[in-house]
Amino acid sequence: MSVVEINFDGLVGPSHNYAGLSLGNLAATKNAGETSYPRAAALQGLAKMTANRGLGLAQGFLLPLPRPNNALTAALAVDQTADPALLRAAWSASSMWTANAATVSPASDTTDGKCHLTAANLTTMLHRGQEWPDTVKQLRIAFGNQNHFAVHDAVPMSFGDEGAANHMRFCTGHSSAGVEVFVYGKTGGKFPARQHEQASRAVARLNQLDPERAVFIEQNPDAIAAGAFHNDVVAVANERVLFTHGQAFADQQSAYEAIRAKFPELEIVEVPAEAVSLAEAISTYLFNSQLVTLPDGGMELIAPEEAKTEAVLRWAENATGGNKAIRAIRFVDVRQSMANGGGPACLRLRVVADPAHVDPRFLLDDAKEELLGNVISDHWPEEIAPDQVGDTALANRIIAARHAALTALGLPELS
Ligand code: SUG
Repeated sequence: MSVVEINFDGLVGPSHNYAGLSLGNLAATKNAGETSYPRAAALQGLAKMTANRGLGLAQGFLLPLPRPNNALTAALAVDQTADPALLRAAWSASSMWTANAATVSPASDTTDGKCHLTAANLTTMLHRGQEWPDTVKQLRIAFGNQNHFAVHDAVPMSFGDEGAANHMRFCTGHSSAGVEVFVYGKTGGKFPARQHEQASRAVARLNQLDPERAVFIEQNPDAIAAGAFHNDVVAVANERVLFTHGQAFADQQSAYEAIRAKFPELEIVEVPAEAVSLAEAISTYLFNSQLVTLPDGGMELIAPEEAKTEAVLRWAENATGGNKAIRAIRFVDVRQSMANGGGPACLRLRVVADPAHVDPRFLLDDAKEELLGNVISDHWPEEIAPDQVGDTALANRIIAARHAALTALGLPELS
């Protein structure tokens, strides 16, 4: 048995567009109404997966959900008089950000020794709240081996849950028992707090975590107000390392103590506001990087190109290197996703498991890399201008593109 961390990236869907649907997500708001490039977006995402595979990391993927979602427009009786945002929601390709698909607790952390996945209800935003039933359907196929996985429906809509984006796991090695940290927000600020404490607590129970090995921490309300709509915009964990901005949590020192009390091996790499301001952390998405352990045991940061700023590079010069917790930073181009507020870490769901127990159709290999590249190049629309959302011919093209991918991968169950 070889239990490893597998990153399941969301394949960027053919309806990818900039609709400005996420209040509190500054990049998405700023780019509302821009022309999008779905083909380039999906190829950028695939190139990231390919590069990570090249580093020796296990790589999986999840397929785009069916769009446009005609059931949603019907349920809302969307017609010419309706707010255009409702139609745009039904066209959203937001399921690409699989860090919001579910919260995952590996087998070594759970009472029944199975890897548990609880789908996120994403209820705060209409375009995201429509995702979870189709996400669950897909997770139940990819992780259908019930000897090893348990997939739960989302928690009731009263409590917003945004999945792994507000969840961090600490461990000495991926396959050993971990301490899981849930970060929630409190309502009442300038922007919505999308993760409710009661949702986090329910997910921890559903995932059968030992209460002694779960920690609940409040996100800094100032970070949410500054545009950190998910905790993974200001902090990321890997094994024993917490890479965080100095203003990520409501009470930074108490947060460190609470984690350390249950995970004494904790190593904190804090970027102070004096080195990189909260505003720059959010505009660069430095913390929305993938912090990964390479096969030789070294840890590296897969960061977005946008993080290559003077302040970040100055900080990195002293704080990263061969003898440091983070050995190096690699920059990747995921600009199309970034323009909607989704960095390298948003695009992936981490699952610690034996790849042999996962449905192989969701695992990337050379053949599927080529196949996906071809399907995207042949079928994904090159661009979508804002006034094309709602166009019948484009809708048909988007539906056909997704079907081409499902056919090529042999996944008729998702049709
Ligand atoms: O939920 N953007 C996504 C970005 C999700 C990022 N995920 C993590 N941080 N893990 C969101 O705000 C914008 C879509 C639009 O406006 O067209 C959007 O949904």
